[in-house]
Amino acid sequence: MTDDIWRGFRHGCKKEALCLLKDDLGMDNKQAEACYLLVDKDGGGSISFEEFFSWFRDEKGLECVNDKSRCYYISKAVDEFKKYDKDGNGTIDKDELKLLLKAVNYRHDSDAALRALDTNGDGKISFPEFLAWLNWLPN
Ligand SMILES: [Ca+2]
Ligand SMILES: [Ca+2]
Repeated sequence: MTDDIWRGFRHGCKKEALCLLKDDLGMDNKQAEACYLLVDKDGGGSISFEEFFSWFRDEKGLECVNDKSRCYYISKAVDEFKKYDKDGNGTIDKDELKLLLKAVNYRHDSDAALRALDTNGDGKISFPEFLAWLNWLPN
């Protein structure tokens, strides 16, 4: 990892972050997208240089997309997540969650499900929260 990789990276620019992951780290679209969703922990759709950098330094992040079997599951999870994130804003809100629950034949209270999945309590489900729920979160 060299400083060159970070040149031109501006706060919150998703397109640039994805390009950087693909061009400089040789990831495919799906991997880059999974990375982005993992780094963007609160699902706000923007990540800072610091968030990005600390995630890479931690190395777990890279391991999880480099490992082929994990990568497969994470790609699947990205597909699922995007399927239910109807408005494409990077989080699954309560209405979107209802669709998901319906699809998996969950018949209980959607409020309770939201509370269970929404571990940081912001009322939305981010991709890492979704992964944790699937029990696919790399650790
Ligand atoms: Ca959404
Ligand atoms: Ca949340």
